[in-house]
Amino acid sequence: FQFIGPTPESIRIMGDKVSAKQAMIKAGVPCVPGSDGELPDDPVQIRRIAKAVGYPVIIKAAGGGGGRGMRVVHTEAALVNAVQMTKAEAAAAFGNPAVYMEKYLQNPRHIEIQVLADKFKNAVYLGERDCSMQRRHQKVIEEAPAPGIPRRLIERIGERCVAACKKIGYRGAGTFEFLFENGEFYFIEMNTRVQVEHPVTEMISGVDIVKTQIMVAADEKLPFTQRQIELRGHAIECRINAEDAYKFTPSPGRITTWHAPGGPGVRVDSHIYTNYFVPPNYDSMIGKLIVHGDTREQALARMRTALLETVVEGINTNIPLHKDLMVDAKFMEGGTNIHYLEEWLQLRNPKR
Ligand code: MV4
Repeated sequence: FQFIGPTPESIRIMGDKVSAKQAMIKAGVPCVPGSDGELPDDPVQIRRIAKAVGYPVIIKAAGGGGGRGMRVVHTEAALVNAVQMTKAEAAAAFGNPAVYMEKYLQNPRHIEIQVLADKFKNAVYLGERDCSMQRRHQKVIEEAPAPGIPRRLIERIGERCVAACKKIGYRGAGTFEFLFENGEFYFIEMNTRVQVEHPVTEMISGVDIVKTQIMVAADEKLPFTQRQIELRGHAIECRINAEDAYKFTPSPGRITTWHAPGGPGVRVDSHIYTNYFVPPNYDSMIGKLIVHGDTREQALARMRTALLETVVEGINTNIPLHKDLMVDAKFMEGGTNIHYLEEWLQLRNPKR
């Protein structure tokens, strides 16, 4: 069995958020200001570091990720207890009590850079994705490019990511996750895998990310250089989940009708079919609807039509939520932050 993915060494470095961050600082990738590595146990030193960083701060588990093992701290009075609690939880959940501290960014966007690298130290970036539309650390909509971010900023950060790949000897597909606030990128973590949202990058770049990952894992050379990468148009992905659109309760069961949308610029990634049974004990995602257009407006229009064409009967899905978001004025404007969806849901239904 040939493992298709990054080297075990890359996975190990990036799996620990403290060592990932230190590797990125060394490679010249901008990071959120914070503790220099793991936090010490001494309360006096913890308070000194927080004072230097400035409140609010966030305490994060080195072994965490995806929103687990984090605590925001607004005052010195709450600090030391919060660090101790996060350490205890981290030890129990990840088998590693190490935590670190960062300045807490209050209203960032979640922007990530897709990279591909081979074992000959060739690496390219395929632009960015905006994954800010999320609820409880589950992404709901992703798009590329990120609305409103100047290309020169993307090129600058993309080149830093490529340099970092070369520096650490990274091989495979990878994603550098950033928070973006007030025109600045801050690295938070790296994903050493092909992600759910990779199709939006495939649609604007024409690159088959899965195929290329397999090629580089088989010791082949990357089949293109950075200069050959051209990004064109705009792509949007809606994750289709088997759940109530507004209550988010899972909706397993038999799909009695499935009709997929089609037409120019429409891609459906799914394993479902009429009479497919959505099992109750797994992730609720049953498919992804991805559209491409020359402009973001055309992509939005194609997504609206594709959502109207889609038929799923027998279970509930979040398609009604997507239909509402595709005509939401702020989403249509572009550039909403990581809190937008939860605030929007709160406004629609203040009781929950
Ligand atoms: C942060 C942050 C604000 N400031 N770090 C959440 C998951 C993990 N990958 C990192 N996360 C965050 N780190 C600092 N210094 C806010 C979050 C965050 C978040 C990040 C990306 C996407 C959704 C999020 C939802 C809540 C909090």
